[in-house]
Formats: sequence, structure tokens, C-alpha cells
Amino acid sequence: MKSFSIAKSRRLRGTPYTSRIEKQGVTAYTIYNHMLLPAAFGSIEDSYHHLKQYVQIWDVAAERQVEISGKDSAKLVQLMTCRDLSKSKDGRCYYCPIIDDNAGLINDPVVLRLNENKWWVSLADSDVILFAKGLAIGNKFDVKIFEPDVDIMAIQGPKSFELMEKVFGDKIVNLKFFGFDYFEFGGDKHLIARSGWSKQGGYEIYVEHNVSGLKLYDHLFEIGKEFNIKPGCPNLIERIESGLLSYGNDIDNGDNPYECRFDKYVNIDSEVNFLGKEKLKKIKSEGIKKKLMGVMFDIDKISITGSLDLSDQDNNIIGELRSACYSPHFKKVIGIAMMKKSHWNIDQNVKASINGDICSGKVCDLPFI
Ligand code: THG
Repeated sequence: MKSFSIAKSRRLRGTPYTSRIEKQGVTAYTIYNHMLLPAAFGSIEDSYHHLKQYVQIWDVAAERQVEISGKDSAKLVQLMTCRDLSKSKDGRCYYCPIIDDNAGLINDPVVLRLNENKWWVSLADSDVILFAKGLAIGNKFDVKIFEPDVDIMAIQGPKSFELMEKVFGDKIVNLKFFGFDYFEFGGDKHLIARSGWSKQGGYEIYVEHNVSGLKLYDHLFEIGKEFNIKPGCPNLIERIESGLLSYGNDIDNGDNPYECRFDKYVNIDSEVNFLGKEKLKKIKSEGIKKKLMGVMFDIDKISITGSLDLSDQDNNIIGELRSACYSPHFKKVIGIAMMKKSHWNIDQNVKASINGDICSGKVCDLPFI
């Protein structure tokens, strides 16, 4: 496949870490929230093996925050998500589907409750700030909404725990999954959460106003030498094997939370008020007609840049492959597909045109691992 470079401009924002990762050998970018998000440092398969064994630092500043504060902030955040946040606690992160009045997904952010009147919505790739402002204006909510100057650096991989303990002390090892707290480095406090877009374990450092961010970045690489630290980025293979969904790729505004298997983040029976609640009740009672499933093909490479039709033996379209990669673990191509109800059962045969050949594959459950 021919590749093209990205023409940078003010509209495609860099991050405070761009200067570092370009020295360290970033080889591909994607665009996420109008910002550069590194997509590769050389071979994605080599990075995958490294991530599963050691520790990596990722420039994920493109996971932008929408800060919502003020008297009505909890009401607004709840209005945007079908997950019941009425019992949420300060210092915790919540994975929250954001939906519209038609129950179509707008985003799948991590929501951080800093306190009852201050929230960060840590975004996947869509302009939630405009949606939030529209809702606040329409409802005359007393809130302040803006994009704070926060640039996340993720520390991911099994060695991230030892590395972070060395840099921030043993308190950080006790942080529970999806909990966050403040930790000091170089005289500055950083919000650090035990989270990240891999299943290899790790942390995310929300660097504010880029206070000592680059110093911390360099320090982590210095201390991380003994753990074979490398720069990295969200890894296509690792995230597909782990079933971590990518908004805009696997799921979008044409899908509802049930179709995306977000059932455990949907609370239609609670008292809370959110957009799309009535529609979700209707969908639940009628049942969904498509669902995200895994698919596997007994081939050793694939590169998809859009949707790929999946068909049955009679060439009827029965699903849409949305992301895929070669998995070194399964020694097969694996992918995430939106399957029609008639063909979403495990072991269902599917056909697709891949690398110029008609390949046959099978539907399987998610996550793969
Ligand atoms: N970290 C932060 N912001 C983000 C992401 C992140 N914003 C964009 C994107 N990633 C949002 N998408 C996800 C998807 C999955 C998870 C986090 C963000 C995730 N899921 C866990 C799982 O599936 O096991 C746990 C979810 C739960 O049950 O609470 O971590 O990565 N800051």
C-alpha cells in the first residue's frame, strides 16, 4: 500500500511530547480529536511483543478532556451518559457511553469525578465539547465547559508498576483499577490514574499546563532503562485481542450501546435522567438486530482502511468487518465485526475478499483473550 505523509498545520495540533517522540522514531500518526496521535514506532508486531513484556510510554495527549464544572455539572454529565453515576465517587474513573436522543453513540469516554462539581470527560475521537455546550445552553444549566490544558502520558505494560513505584513511591502500587490520586514529581502534583488503553496494566498521567511534563517524560525513560522501556502508542494488535473498542472504527453514531455490548454500562431502570433513555427502553424491549462480534480468518495478513463486507455462502451481506489485524497469539487474522442477527452466532461461517482472495472465516466471541 502506498503511504502519504500528513501535512501538519495549526488545525492538526501537535502535543507537548511531539518533539520527543519524533526524536524517538515515531513512524506513523493518526488524527484524533484534531490532534496527532502516534500510531506506530516501526513494526506494530514488535511493539506488541514489547508491550506484553516490558513497559512503554505513550503520548496519548489526543485523549482530550472536557472539563465540566459548576452547580449543575453532575446533572449535565448524567444527561449525556446512560451509565448511572448517582453513586459515583470522587477519585474514580468511569467508562461511560455518551449517547444522543436516538441512543446513537456519540463517544465512549472515561469520566473522572474530581469532585461533585468538577468532572473531566476523557474523550475518544468526537467533538463532545460542542454537544455538551449545546445541552447546557438548551437546558440553562449553571456550568462552565472548556477544554483544559491537560496532556495524558500513558505508562503501559507489566513493568509499569515497578517503574512507577520507583518514581512516585509505593503508594502508587496500591491505586485500584480506575482509581486516581495525586502524586508529586519535581515539586508539581500530577493526577495519575490506574488505567490505559491496553490490558497489560499501567497508569495514565494527566499532565496539567505541561508542568514538568517533559522533565517527567525524560525521567521515566532514564529510570525505565532497567525495565527495557520504549516509546509506544495504542497498539492495534493488543487492543483487538483485548477487545478494547475504538470509537469511529468499531463503533459510531449509527450504533446503540446494546449493539456495542455495553449492557453493563446501561442503567435504564434507575431514576437518573439521561438523553435517549426512552429510546433505549424501546430498543431493549424490541431486541437488537445487529451486534459486535469477533471474527477469525485462517490467513496471515490483513490491512483494512475502511469497512469490509462479510457475506454468507450465497453472497448476501451479513456483517461488516470494522477493524482487523494478524494476531501472533492466535496465528490467524482476527477482527471486530458488526454482525446481523441472523448470522451473529459463534462458529457462523463468513466470507470476505481479503488481499484479493475470497477467504472464509468464523464468528467468535469478544474479547478474544
Ligand atoms: N484513557 C483515557 N481516555 C480515553 C481512553 C483511555 N479516551 C478515549 C478512549 N480511551 C476511550 N475508550 C476506552 C475504552 C476502554 C477503556 C477505556 C477507554 C477501558 N476499559 C476497561 C475494559 O474494557 O476492561 C474497563 C472498563 C470498566 O469496566 O470500567 O479501560 O484509555 N484517559
